[in-house]
Amino acid sequence: MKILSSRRFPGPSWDELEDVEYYDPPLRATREDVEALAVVGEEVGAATLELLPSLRLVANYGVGYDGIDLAACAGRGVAVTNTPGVLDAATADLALALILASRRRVVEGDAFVRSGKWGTEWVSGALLGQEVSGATLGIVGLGRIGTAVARRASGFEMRLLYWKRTRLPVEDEAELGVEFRELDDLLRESEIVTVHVPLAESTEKLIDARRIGLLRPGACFVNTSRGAIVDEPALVAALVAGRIRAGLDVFVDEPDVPAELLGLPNVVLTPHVGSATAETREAMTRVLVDNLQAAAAGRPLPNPVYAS
Ligand code: 8YV
Repeated sequence: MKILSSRRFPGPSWDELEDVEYYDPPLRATREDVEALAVVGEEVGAATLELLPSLRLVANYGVGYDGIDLAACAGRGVAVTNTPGVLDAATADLALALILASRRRVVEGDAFVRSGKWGTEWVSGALLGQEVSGATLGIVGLGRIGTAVARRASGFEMRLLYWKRTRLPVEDEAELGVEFRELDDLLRESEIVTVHVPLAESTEKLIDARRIGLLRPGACFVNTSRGAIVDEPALVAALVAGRIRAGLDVFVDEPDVPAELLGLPNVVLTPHVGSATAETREAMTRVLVDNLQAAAAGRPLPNPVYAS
């Protein structure tokens, strides 16, 4: 099976594939021979599919597949797979890192030490932060990653609220120690909000300007999912006004970050690194390769995704 890949993926399992050719997206010329496409974040729509008449599989490196037009793929009988599960821990860890960094002003503290401004033996007003332990955390989306965040946050004795399209059975809520809230109520009640929903038509700007307005003054907003889930200009305005704090790993138009954010002390910025540990990235390659090998052998795909 001829595989066209936008890059070499990390880890030894990638070398198990026999017939890989690399390309520089976007694809411009017709390739009659290509049966599988391996991508990471690249857009795959009707125009790309048109150039690949023999395509059977689009294998996405990542759990989120919002760049792939699932309906166009389905219309041509092209399967789509992703790499769920293996990146839950790393992404949840980063959400906690952003919560801690933002509430405890870690990045500002680092800059303070480096600047040589640490003039007295103890720091008072300027770098006082907000508690993480015991705070109320609102988790928007309680799938695999949201659940991994809840388990970590209970170690900080946080009060855990969640919103999900379909509420969990009460026994699962009790086991995880989470309380359901409607989304607006969660935003009003939480001191920290962390977002873990996939980007789809139904979740684009889920956190719109009105909902950003519901956040408590001083609340901390963390996003490690997709930038487009939030009304980014409204979020930027709330940060510029100093009304809230944030930890942001994702943006609407990556790698462009709204310029207003760059000088703000109340936002911690990371470059979409939720899954970026050596171990997790290798594990993602393993899952990607498993799906490509299954397609090559005509076996059922381990991680198919479908249009909802
Ligand atoms: C990145 C992610 O896509 O899995 C996802 O949906 O956002 C990340 O894992 C991937 O790591 C490539 O940057």
